[in-house]
Amino acid sequence: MSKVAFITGVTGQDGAYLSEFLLKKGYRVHGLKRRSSLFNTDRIDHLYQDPHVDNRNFHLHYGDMTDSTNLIRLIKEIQPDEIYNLAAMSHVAVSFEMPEYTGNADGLGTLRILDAVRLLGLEKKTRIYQASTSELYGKVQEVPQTETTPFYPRSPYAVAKMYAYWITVNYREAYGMYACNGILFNHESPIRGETFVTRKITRAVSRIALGLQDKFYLGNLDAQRDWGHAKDYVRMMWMILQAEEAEDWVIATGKTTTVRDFVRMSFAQIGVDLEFKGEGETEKAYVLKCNNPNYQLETGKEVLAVDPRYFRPTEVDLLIGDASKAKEKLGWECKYDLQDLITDMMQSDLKLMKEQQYLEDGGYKTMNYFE
Ligand code: NDP
Ligand code: GDR
Repeated sequence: MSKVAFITGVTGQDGAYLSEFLLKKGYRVHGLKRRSSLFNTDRIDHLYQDPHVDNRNFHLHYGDMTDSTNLIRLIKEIQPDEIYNLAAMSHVAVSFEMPEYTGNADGLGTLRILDAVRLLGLEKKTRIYQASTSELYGKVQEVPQTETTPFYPRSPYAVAKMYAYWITVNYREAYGMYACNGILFNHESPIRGETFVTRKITRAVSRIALGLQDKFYLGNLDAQRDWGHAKDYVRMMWMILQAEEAEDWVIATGKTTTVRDFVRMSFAQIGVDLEFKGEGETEKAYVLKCNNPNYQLETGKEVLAVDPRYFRPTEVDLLIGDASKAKEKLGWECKYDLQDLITDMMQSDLKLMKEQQYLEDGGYKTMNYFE
C-alpha cells in the first residue's frame, strides 16, 4: 500500500518540490490550496492529473490554515500517514504589515493541524512535520546556531513561528504524537517567490543583462544568510519524518554570505564585475567591467541602489547554522553549494527573461514588480 501524505502550502516553493519528491517515492499526495481569483498552481501544474481519471496519486483540496473545520474534514477524509505543514504567510517584511493574520495562519494554523489529528484519534498513525525556521534565532545569541541556541524572534512572522514551534513540541510531549520541527535555514531555487531577496536579485540581473531594465533597488546589503537549495531541503523534510524518534532538527549549509556578495556572484554569472560605493542608505553598485560580449553593459553604469523602504523595523543580521546533529543521525548532506544554487537560478531567470524580451520586442507589455 502506498503511503499517504498531506501537504499544506502545496502551491509554494517547498510544497512543489516536496510533492515531486514524494510522488517519485510512490506516495499518494494530497495538497491544500487556497481559493484564488486567478490560477495559483503554476509551480505544480506539471504534476496535475485530470480528476476524471481513476487511480490518481496527486489530489488538490481547497482550504485555508485559518479554517479549522475545513482542516478537520480534510484530514478525516485523507487519513494521512504524514502531514507536512508548509503553509504560511512566509514573507518576513510583509508580516510587519499583516501581524494579526500572520499570527493566525502561521501560529494558530499549526495548532489547528495538531489538534485535528488529536481530535480524530490519529495520534499514533499520523506523523507531522512543522516548517520551523532559522528566523526563530533572530537577534544573534550564538553562532553557529544549533538545536539548543536560544530563540529571540525579531518579526511578527518569527514570533508566530515560535508559537508553532513550541505547540508542536507540546503536542509531542503531552499526547505522544510523532511531531517534529525542521529548523530550516534559508533555501532558494529557480521557483523561489519573486519578492525574496535572492530571486529579486537573479531576476533583476537577468533583466539588466538583456537590456529590459537599467537598475534595481534593495534594502540591507549587510545581512548575512546561510543559503541552501530547496531541493536538498525538501529531501530532509522527508528524512526527518522517517527517523525512529520524533525530534527537532537544524538543517543548514554551515556557510554564510552577505546580500551584497550574493549580488556580486549573480552579476559574475553574466560576466560583470561590480564596484560598490557609498554606505548604508547611499550605497550603490556600478559596472566595473563587462567581460561577456553578449551583454553590453558600459563601465560606470549604475545597476543597483539601496532604498531604505526595504529596511525592516527589526532585522536579523547573521544566520549560520550547524547541522551536525542531522549530519550524524540522518546522514544529511547537501548536493548544491551556493555557487551551484546561483547558477541554477540565473540560468532559469535568463531563460524566463528572454521570453519576456521576445514579448516586448513583439510589442507586448510584460510586468516587472520592484517589491
Ligand atoms: P512560500 O511562500 O513559497 O509558500 C507558502 C505556501 O503557503 C503557499 O502555498 C501559500 O499559498 C500557502 N499559504 C499561505 N497562507 C496560507 C493560508 N492561510 N492557508 C493555506 N495556505 C496558505 O514558502 P516556502 O515554500 O518558501 O516555505 C514553506 C514553509 O517553510 C513556510 O512555512 C515557510 O515559512 C517555511 N520556511 C521557509 C524557508 C525558506 O527559506 N524557504 C526557511 C524556513 C522555513 P499561495 O500559493 O496561495 O500563496
Ligand atoms: P528572510 O528572506 O527574511 O531571511 O526570510 P528574504 O530573502 O526576504 O531576506 C533576506 C535578507 O535580505 C535582506 N534584503 C531584502 N529582502 C527582501 N525580501 N527584499 C529586498 O529588497 C531586500 N534587500 C535586502 C533582508 O532585509 C534580509 O536580511 C526567508 C523566508 O523564506 C522565511 O519564510 C524563512 O523562514 C526564512 O527565510 C528562513
